[in-house]
Amino acid sequence: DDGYRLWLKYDLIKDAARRDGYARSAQFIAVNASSPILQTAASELQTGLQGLLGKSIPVNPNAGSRTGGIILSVSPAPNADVQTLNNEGYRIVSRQNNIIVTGKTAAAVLYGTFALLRQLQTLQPITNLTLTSSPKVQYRLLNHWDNVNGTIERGYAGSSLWKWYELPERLDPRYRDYARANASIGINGTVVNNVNASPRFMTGEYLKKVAALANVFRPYGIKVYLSVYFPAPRTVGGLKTADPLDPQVRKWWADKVKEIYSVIPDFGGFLVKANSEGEPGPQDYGRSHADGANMLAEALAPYDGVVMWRAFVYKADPKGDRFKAAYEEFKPYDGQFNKKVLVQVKNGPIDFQVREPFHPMFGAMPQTPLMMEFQLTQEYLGFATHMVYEAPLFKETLESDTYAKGKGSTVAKVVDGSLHGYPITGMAGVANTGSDRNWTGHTMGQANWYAFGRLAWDHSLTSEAIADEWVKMTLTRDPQAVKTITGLMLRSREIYANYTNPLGVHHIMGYGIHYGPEPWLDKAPRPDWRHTYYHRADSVGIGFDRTATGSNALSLYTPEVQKQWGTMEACPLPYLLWFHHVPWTKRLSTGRTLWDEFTTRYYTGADSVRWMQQQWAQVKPAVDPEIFNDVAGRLAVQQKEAIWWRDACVLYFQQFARRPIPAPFKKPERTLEEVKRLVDIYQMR
Ligand code: BDP
Repeated sequence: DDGYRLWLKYDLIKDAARRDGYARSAQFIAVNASSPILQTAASELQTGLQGLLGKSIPVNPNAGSRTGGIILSVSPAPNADVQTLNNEGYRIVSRQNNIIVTGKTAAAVLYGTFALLRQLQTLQPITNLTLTSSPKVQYRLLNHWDNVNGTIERGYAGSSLWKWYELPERLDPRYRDYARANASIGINGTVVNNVNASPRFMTGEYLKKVAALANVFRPYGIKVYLSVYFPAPRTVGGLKTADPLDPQVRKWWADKVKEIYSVIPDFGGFLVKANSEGEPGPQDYGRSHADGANMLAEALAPYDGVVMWRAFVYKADPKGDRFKAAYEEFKPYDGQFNKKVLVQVKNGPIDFQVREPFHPMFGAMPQTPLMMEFQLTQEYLGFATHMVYEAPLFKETLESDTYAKGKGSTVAKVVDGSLHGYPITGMAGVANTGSDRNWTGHTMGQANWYAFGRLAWDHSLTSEAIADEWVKMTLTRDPQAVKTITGLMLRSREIYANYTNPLGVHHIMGYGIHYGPEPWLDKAPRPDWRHTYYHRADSVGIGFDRTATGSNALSLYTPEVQKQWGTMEACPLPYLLWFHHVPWTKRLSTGRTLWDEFTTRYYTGADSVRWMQQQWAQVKPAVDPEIFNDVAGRLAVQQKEAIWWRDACVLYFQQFARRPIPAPFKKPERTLEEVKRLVDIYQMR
């Protein structure tokens, strides 16, 4: 098994009795396939049942008087089945000895169909069913940081899936498989190009290519979106300016949008990175983020599309704290964005670190729909080499309480719109897919794509339930092996945090490449690209004081949150060094001093990778050999690199702490200088 089929494997269910039981409820599929999306639902169901039950199930236009089958039907009229559902929500009910999959739209029925298949894939009953589910957010998108030349910014699974040079004439069959996988987890949109956008995507030639992809994705309920290069009116349009308030510029965008819709009638909209990390934007013309976003929103006004304007901005300010930058730039514009604009905010204030406190904008922008941006690709989480199951990270942010409207004002409620009554809602995941045969490089990375889709649909699902589903659908249905693998997945992110960034230390990874340790980095073009800026280690202690005695970034949060993180004593250990400069000698709640706790975590974290290897070894009989070996090989690399991280960090920070490695741990066998050289090798410096 090369992993290509992801969680849509549909291997024959081995237990014949169970198979027969399912087959009795799936003797036919009835569908009035009036729309391409319904046709997709029927054919996916047929394919799935063929594999799982080993039988070809006939598809008919209607059930007639037959029973014992599955009926896929759209019920646009208000009736008891669909009235509590939103447009994409589904209901699966057993009635008169048939299973009815219904919803208000064809897309809803498609999602219900995949949910029904999931029941079989995870060996759940399908008799006496009542399954009802509506997505909690509307725009559930992947963001591809894919470039025109086929490279992927921060991609670790090969090159881009999109073969621009072949499009629109040749359609790689993989485009359809991509759409199937996404539809099966409820993803309904994809931004196909990098946020550091090429202006080419605004040319007629490229729009035709994008339209060809949109045609493949459409029957799966997936819309295409584009990242925008803000000065396109100049570079592509030949205008003298890209000033968003210039009438000619506005007209250019209005015409461009019209052109886009003429080739992609269901185009989703724009994603914009502007005035961020060197990307141009409205501020180049003395205008604001709101001016820029609103101009694009107005161009989209006659159509369905939306603007997703990213809040990932931070200026080089030697005295400032990057933590506060986005909040300070965006908060004053709350209420000033056009109603078609969503502001897309990363989960934390810095940049997809192993652990971040939730972004202070969540809860602080009641009049601006904020959408979540998570990163699936493991830029700071060990690329496609280290096993890190990200659902616990996503959940940690979503379940954080902003206290914006008192206790229970979670980030999830901000994002799903229920807290502030946002009229539009969304969640984006920066994709971890690429041309590698198994899509994500590390087979276990597939679980992060899967978990993102499931959580964008329903953020109340637990990390454990999602892991359990994914393992059963992807790796094995052997109960003991499922337990072992999910246990391993659930601990993996904490283990990674321990041997790389324990206690809330952050941004100490290899410069540029963002791989491996480089806490000693003290030279970079900008102060906030230096790692000493973040960890601030000195002879007294380590950590970034973000309380009133320091940068006071903590003041951006509500008083309740400030209280929770505000003192060294109260602050939970995972966030400690995010907010405090803690003396090496400070005794923590664990009974150890900071230095001892910090080093203990590096050692136990690295040791835990051995435990991961042992756990994985146990599931060998239950997992396909190709997948087993692939994961085992990556775990071996991870084990070696966990020790690299450990040695680099304890030796480097020991220079400041001037304390011994606590017993029973042994001091590293190599010197700091030796470890430092490893980074250069990885970076090919
Ligand atoms: C950082 C990445 C960089 C991206 C940037 C972004 O290192 O490659 O362009 O985020 O989100 O994490 O725009």
